[in-house]
Amino acid sequence: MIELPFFHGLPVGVLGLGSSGLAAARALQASGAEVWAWDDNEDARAHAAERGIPLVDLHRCDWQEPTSLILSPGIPHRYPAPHPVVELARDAGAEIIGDVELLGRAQADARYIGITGTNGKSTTTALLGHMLQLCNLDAQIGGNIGLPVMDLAPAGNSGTYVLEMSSYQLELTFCITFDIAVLLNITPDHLERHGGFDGYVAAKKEIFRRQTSPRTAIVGLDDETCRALHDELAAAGDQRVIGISAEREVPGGVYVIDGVLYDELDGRRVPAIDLYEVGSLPGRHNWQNAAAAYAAGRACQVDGAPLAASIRSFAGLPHRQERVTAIEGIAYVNDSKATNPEAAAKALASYPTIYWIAGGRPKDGGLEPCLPHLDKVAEAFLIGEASESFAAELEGKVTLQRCGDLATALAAATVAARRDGKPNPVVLLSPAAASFDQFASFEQRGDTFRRAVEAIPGEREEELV
Ligand code: UMA
Repeated sequence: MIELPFFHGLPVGVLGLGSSGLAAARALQASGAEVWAWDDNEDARAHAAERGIPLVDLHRCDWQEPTSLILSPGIPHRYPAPHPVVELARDAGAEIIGDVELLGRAQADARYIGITGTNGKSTTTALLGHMLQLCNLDAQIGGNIGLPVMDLAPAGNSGTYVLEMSSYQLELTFCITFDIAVLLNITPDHLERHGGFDGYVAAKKEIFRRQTSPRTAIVGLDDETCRALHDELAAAGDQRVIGISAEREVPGGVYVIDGVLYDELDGRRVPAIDLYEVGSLPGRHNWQNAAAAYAAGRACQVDGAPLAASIRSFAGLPHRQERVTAIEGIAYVNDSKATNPEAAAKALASYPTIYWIAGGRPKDGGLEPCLPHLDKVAEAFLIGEASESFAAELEGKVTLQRCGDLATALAAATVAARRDGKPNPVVLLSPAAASFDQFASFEQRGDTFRRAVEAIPGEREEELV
């Protein structure tokens, strides 16, 4: 837990008692602050009260007293409209900050690596944390990846925080100048919270705020918006700027061509690792994540060889193209986190022969992004509320079965893959839909898939080693 001595004896508002707000309230309380915690949801309040967090209705309190409001990232403070408590606090002159700002103030001497982007930031954060730890650096990961930063350990002046930063968190963080700032990619997302695309890009750009050399900006070059930002930073010349790509050569940068990661940071092109040999990082989008993590590791002054070696043992993140096992030569991949067709399309692009389990509660817009990859789908197995709408889009394009639930779909996909005997078959759960029709969360859906795979009889890859 992080100590916050500068709030000792002072009243501090905490709005939102989800994972990050609860951790902030606990850290403030342990540091002797007078915590005024609130959540608009009654169950969240009850949950906090059971853990001894003092509740104060922040809609009705005297805002002349607290000087700070610690706001959970999911609560709007600007767009589409500021939360009423934010308006009260702001009108009374209180600062509105997030938990990462608290970390920055409490651990001012640590090294900070920030990772943002629309997609891939959790994988890049986890991968980089893993690489630095294996290379004997004192590194901790946290932030949007699901580990509230107030629960991290103090880093002092010898430790490194590798933080996944959402656009929401960047807008509530002011004191940190990232030693290494990574921007992977930008496509439209969360636009209602940022007043449109320009606001979203502006929030992401905050990751480079105040950076001067030798601080480093690492920028993905595979989308137009990030390419323009890269050129803008390079032209301004304030910090060191490293371009990364999974599509093209980048003079002086880090890039992946046909799966091989090249390091050109010292001016000559050095092949570092063949990512086809890393089962936990399939697909071009993961090549970009690997290039970013490798470049950040090099910016920490670690040599290329140990960094490359550490990539090999990365296990991947649960529910994101997570390879569960292979049975009788058929790989089983849990991509339950793919709750929309854009995410499922990335998984479909990653394997040659796919027995695709899809469905759940559909989102607006249909399966459009998945359609260009259907040539890789040997057969589709549809589940949940999306079965009919997905069937209507897929019929005539791929062979499909309506299976109802996940267990039936998994059994049918296994039978089909064994029957066909095609090379390198993958049974892929990548639903392209939310889980809530049949499960409490995407995590529960993925855990159910994993357990069901574990029960399939047959010779497993671990038995073959
Ligand atoms: N709440 C109110 N009033 C409101 C709205 C919400 O009181 O008007 C309360 C809710 O009842 C709830 C709490 O605020 O109890 C939720 O706060 P939160 O949404 O900020 O959630 P946390 O549990 O604190 O999780 C946050 C991040 N959530 C968001 O940014 C939405 C988590 O990222 C992050 O892992 C966690 O902090 C730890 O740092 C999740 C996320 O969805 C994964 N992020 C978005 C994304 O990746 O796209 C940005």
